[in-house]
Amino acid sequence: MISTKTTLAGIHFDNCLMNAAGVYCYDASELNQIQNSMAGTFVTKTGTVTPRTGNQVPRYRATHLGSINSMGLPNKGLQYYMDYISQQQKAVPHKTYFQSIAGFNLAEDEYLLAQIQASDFTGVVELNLSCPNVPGKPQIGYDFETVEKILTRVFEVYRGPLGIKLPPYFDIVHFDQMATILNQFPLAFVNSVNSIGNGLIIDSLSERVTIKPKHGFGGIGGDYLKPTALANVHAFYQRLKPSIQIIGTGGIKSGQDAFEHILCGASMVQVGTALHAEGPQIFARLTAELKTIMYQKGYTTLTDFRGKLNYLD
Ligand code: RRO
Repeated sequence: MISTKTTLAGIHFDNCLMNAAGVYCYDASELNQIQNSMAGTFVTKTGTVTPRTGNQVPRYRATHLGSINSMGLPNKGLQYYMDYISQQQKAVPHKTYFQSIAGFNLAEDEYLLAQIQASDFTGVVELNLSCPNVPGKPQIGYDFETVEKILTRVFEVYRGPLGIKLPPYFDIVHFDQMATILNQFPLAFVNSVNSIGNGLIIDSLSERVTIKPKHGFGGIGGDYLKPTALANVHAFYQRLKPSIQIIGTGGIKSGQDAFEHILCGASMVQVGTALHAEGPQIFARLTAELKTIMYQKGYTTLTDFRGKLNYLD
């Protein structure tokens, strides 16, 4: 029997495929669709202290190679997602769910984590350190000192399984420096990567940008992102202590893409741009395609090939 089940933070998931935060997770109607799909679980839209409407539309555009977005963190507020997860924990108790969160400063991070700690939440927290789209707010993941400061405080106040969503890095020294910081903490996982921040996709016919916020600048996902995502997954897989697992996100639209992320070291894989394009039935297709590749290669579990990327020397 070929299986795509996985374990993360000591928790079992029937399938390693799930949505990426921001796609099909804004409200109960979208989350229900992921719940009713082949996805192993769901992550919510990143929840903030209070609800946000986000940036002006149009704020998402797909192309044949991927997507650009400047959503600006539209979300219903942490409490909404906590209530939804609480319901799901009761309705479907054999599954474990991910709550994505982001504060706008350390005090807000502490507040969000205190709310979760005080609730009946039994899931996994994904702290988003990489939103590229809030005007005037730089991506925390590129400020190494602040990352260390935040994680120091996070693990003083929060006891449950928690990981972080990181932006892509593009320099070997940055992989080394970030891994040295992350290895100091009892992180359950690192999710690599968020979108490539502040790209620009233009329409040459109209000579215009394609999304309205920030004069068209936005986070890039899809095919454009996959090689960068694979590099980040593998770089952190090589450098992080074994107790910090990797979630691979970026450019997954086929079973082969998921296979490659796992080969680079991912224990779980998330689908963003392709899920937006194809809808939650994509999880059945991706699972079947991944199983076909595993069958052809004689693999029965993800551990048969996870992280076993070969080099040319
Ligand atoms: O809402 C967004 O604009 C957004 C977020 Br929070 C994020 O983490 N990554 C992204 O591409 N868009």
